[in-house]
Amino acid sequence: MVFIRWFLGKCILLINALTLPKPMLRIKADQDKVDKKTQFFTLYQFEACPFCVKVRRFIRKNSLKIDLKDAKNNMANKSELVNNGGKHKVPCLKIEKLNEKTMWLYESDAIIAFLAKETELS
Ligand SMILES: N[C@@H](CCC(=O)N[C@@H](CS)C(=O)NCC(=O)O)C(=O)O
Repeated sequence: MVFIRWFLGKCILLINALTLPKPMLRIKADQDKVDKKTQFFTLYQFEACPFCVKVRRFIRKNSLKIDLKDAKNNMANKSELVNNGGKHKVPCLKIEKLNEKTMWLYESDAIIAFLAKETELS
């Protein structure tokens, strides 16, 4: 079972590496605006988790700058996630905003929907 999980994880990483989406290009002023919106976002994730790969691909495709934290091997990151987010489940987006309570958003689809809305430039 451990081997099958390890093998599937490697397959996911290989397929991901071979099919990486091309990052979108924005004019500098727009990229600066987007960077400002994401500057206090952090994604807690596992390298080979398919749901995390899905979110990381969205981040890459949309040229978002978001810190990634490994919550599998790094015990400090894992504790931060469990103690503040409430569960050891990834992906989880930590959302810090000025003068607002920090939010911990679980579920890959919810994270992608949130990031799409948050970084939309009108
Ligand atoms: N429906 C969730 C599924 C997330 C999920 O199952 N994540 C797994 C890793 S792939 C997890 O965190 N498992 C907990 C653990 O391994 O401790 C999503 O789309 O984000």
